[in-house]
Amino acid sequence: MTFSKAAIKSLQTAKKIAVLTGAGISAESGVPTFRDPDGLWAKFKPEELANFDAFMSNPQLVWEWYEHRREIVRSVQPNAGHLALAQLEKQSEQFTLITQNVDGLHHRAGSQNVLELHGNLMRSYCIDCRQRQDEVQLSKEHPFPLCSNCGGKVRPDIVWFGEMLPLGIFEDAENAARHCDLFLVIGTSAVVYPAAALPLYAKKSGAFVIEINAEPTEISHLVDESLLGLSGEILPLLLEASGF
Ligand code: BV8
Ligand code: ZN
Repeated sequence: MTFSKAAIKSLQTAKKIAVLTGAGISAESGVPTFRDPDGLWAKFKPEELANFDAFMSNPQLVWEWYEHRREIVRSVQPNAGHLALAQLEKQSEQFTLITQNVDGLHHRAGSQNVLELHGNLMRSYCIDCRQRQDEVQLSKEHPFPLCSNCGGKVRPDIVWFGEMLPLGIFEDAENAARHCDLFLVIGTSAVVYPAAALPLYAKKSGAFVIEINAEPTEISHLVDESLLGLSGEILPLLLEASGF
């Protein structure tokens, strides 16, 4: 795969790099995406599983779905795309990794400055006292977890549709997007807001924006460079071509 001089130059000269990732970067690790033909939304209805009302009306079903996804994530490893971003961070002056993913694979790959916009599958909290309750054990007797502090219902620490993103996290992400000179957007269909606005903020603030995705997306028309293919293959090649 060859890269344009402009893309290579942007990697070589960038002082501040911001990256937005979506489910596509974890696909090669074996984590299902959402909107691909074999993705989660092809098998499950988000309105039945990924929102607060669904949780309150059937916490057992919602927990079974999230436990299924937790088991997948426990069984997989970060892939070459995650590792390439961790390497890039080590060799960059200022680097912010903004992820929509909830699988924790960027942390496991060694990335340090990670902003999790939509939460994390391995974290949970009580809806009444809001205390963290990460040791969730599901069993026949306890089909969904109750808070050890107050007995309230415990939910996954995931941002559902219609819910605010974690306080301060999106503000930090927006700040990074508006002040970077290189913005990479990787493995996202760019349809979920406010995350999908970040590449536009970067572009409007003068950053060079490179998209790496298996197929064209809603934002392909606005980026400076759209690299079509698998992030686990393209990212290591792009870093190598740029001398990292
Ligand atoms: C909020 C949780 C504000 C479940 C998720 C109308 C218009 C615009 C916006 C809205 C609207 N109506 C409502 C909204 C807001 C809504 C929204 O954006 N809806 C969209 C869908 C229309 N957003 C919200 O509700 C957000 N909250 O706005 O609150 C507010 C204000 C006031 C008061 C209250 C609230 C909350 C967002 C919800 C985030 N949670 N799901 C769960 O995860 O369990 S969204 C879900 O989609 C995931 O979290 C995921 O992170 C997100 C984005 O998906 P992607 O990561 O992009 O994955 P996808 O499968 O779509 O794409 C993968 C891509 O990778 C594909 O393009 C594929 O080609 C590519 N790919 C595949 N393999 C590879 C690859 N690329 C490279 N290499 C590969 N190997
Ligand atoms: Zn509680």
